[in-house]
Amino acid sequence: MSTEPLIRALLSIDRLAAEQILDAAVRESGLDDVIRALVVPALERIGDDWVGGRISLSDVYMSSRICEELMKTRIPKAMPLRPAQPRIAIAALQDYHLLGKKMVQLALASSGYAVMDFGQGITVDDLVRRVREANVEVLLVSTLMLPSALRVKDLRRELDRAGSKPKLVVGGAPFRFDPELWHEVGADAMGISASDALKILDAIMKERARETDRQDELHAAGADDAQPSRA
Ligand code: B12
Repeated sequence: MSTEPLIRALLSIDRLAAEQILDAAVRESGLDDVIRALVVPALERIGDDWVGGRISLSDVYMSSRICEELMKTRIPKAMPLRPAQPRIAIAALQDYHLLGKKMVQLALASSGYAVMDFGQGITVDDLVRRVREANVEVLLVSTLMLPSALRVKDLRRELDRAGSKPKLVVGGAPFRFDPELWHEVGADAMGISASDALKILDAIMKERARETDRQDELHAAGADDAQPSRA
């Protein structure tokens, strides 16, 4: 997928052209591929242009706003909630980049997951407090800046210290660029895209179901053992 036409449309704040390009791409390749192979790389190139001094931060901002609005209305609306799901929360840790987090939220809602939103720019201490208060079992963390990604290590340490053991799933640019980083900061899993978040949660749901079955079997075996012997 060529990113050039979309980049041109975004930088000229031509919302209509951007809409036409995105819709044509979605018809051809589906929404997941368009986010992964068109929207994310186009915004990355725009970020690089800003670093290179070729465009201003307000160009970056407007581009992401247009993408956000267009993508939001194209992701299917929330589905009926899945039964027996873990308590899930999402936050952008010490980071105000919102688009990735929103994409993940929308993808999960459209697949029947209920996700508590702990917001953006949240500090490690506040996040640990909220995780404990809400008894979160799966914590999704989005970070776009390297210093924020490195704070996940502090987050894991403080969660451990507080005796809180949610599954910690991370995502965002620093984790895409360094495939070992999630491991180094003590996360349990990392997702490249919003659809990865779905796959990871589906895997967690399967693991939970297996664990419940195992507990039931153990319980049944225990009950059998408790029967008086006929011998
Ligand atoms: C748009 C943008 C902005 C916008 C943000 C608007 C908003 N409300 O979100 C504005 C203009 C405000 C902004 C500000 C800044 N930005 Co900025 N920004 C970007 C840019 C160009 C695009 C980010 C984006 O929206 N991508 C599109 C989304 C959809 O992609 P995504 O977030 O990666 O998410 C996808 C996946 O990663 C994944 N995912 C994301 N989160 C999660 C979580 C989980 C659990 C899972 C499974 C998956 C997952 O799924 C998503 C969909 O597929 C990036 C460039 C880049 N390379 O990413 C720079 C970039 C992130 N920004 C950068 C910087 C430096 C800044 C500023 C500090 C600039 C300044 N001097 O003020 C500020 C800081 C703001 C802050 N305190 O947080 C740097 C960070 C450098 C670094 N290594 O730390 C970048 C990389 C630019 C660059 N090339 O240097 N920025």
